[in-house]
Amino acid sequence: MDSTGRIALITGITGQDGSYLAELLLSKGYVVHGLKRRASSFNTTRIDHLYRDRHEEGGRFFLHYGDVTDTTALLRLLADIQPHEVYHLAAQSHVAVSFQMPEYTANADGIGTLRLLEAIRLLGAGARTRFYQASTSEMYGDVAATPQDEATPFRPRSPYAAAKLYAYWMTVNYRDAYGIHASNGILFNHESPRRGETFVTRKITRAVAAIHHGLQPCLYLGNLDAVRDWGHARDFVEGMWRIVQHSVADDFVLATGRAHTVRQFTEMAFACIDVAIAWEGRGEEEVGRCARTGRVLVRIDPAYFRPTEVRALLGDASKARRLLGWRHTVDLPELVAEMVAADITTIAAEARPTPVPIGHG
Ligand code: NDP
Ligand code: GDR
Repeated sequence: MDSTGRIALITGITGQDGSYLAELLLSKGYVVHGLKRRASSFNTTRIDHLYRDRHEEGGRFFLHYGDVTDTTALLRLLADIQPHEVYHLAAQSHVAVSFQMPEYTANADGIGTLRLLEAIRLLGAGARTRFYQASTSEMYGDVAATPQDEATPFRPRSPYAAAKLYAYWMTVNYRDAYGIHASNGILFNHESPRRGETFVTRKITRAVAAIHHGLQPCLYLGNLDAVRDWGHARDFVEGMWRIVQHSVADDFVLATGRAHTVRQFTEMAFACIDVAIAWEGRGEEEVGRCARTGRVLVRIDPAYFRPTEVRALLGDASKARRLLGWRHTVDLPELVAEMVAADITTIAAEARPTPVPIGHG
């Protein structure tokens, strides 16, 4: 399909997925508008390479201030832009943080979706504008059976997951009630060198890079036994686009179908700097040592355990494979290697006044 000149609005454009999706849509000829929120410092590092001076001719990338908790700003933006496609990615996306900010998370992640859907309806844009909701595997919570697919019941285990479940059902409801082409992508964890630094994968790859450079003594983690289905964000934004292009609005799981523990991810990341980890002890006393030198490189900090945990997520993306022709292209070892390599470069470049190498005072 020729997408040249089609207009897309991406909320959450400054985030991991928003940045990859903006690149993808621009490469397909779209005019891309992004919603960014006002911050006291720059929050556009992931998309700065896409920005062109507004005075240059032929720009197809535009940023607008707004917030998904601000109804009138959203209404005005949708009325001005008249997008063909809205990719709603903006959210307070950290599960652990949602236990500390449950009300804000409900407002941004739950009601935020309602605000956008209602704006599309109120503006009479339902026939023109397709809507994508960034739903999540977290909605499954602690279901006993894996893999999870579109028919698996939801049982959210965090304020984040409960807010996202509300948004999921509002998306289904606006599709059924008003005929809006509104779809849910139920995405399992996806990562990249652009992943936020407090999600476990990036936290690990940054720590491994810092340890490699002698800038950090050890890495503190929470639940090493959590199981996740980790893919590459670039693959997953391709899936988002395919979901929106599908003739019928529907709900799709995107996942790799492969499960690993946080412990395994940690081992794979250290292996990238030729360190084998030997685990010893149990529970909060467990440590991960360098098998060669015996130095402790991983410790447990109970602060990183959540009040309720989702133990195992593993997705079955057969429906997306069958109807959208989507499948992941990057497996976990490749993803981990890419992330560690990127962090080794980034951390080396980060200004550190007087780094003290480990073991030198
Ligand atoms: P990020 O945390 O990297 O990005 C979130 C984006 O939302 C940022 O651009 C952030 O802006 C923006 N945002 C947060 N709050 C608001 C607000 N009140 N108003 C406007 N913008 C806001 O998330 P990801 O890119 O990883 O994920 C994208 C979406 O997909 C999220 O909705 C997430 O919940 C969901 N999801 C993610 C998965 C994953 O594994 N990555 C899996 C399944 C779903 P700022 O830069 O200013 O903070
Ligand atoms: P998740 O991602 O909660 O799955 O949500 P995160 O990387 O935060 O946690 C994954 C698992 O690792 C365990 N864990 C730790 N997590 C963090 N952040 N820090 C630690 O130190 C640590 N130690 C162990 C967690 O307990 C958890 O089990 C992500 C987000 O992108 C959501 O927005 C998205 O919806 C889901 O993925 C699918």
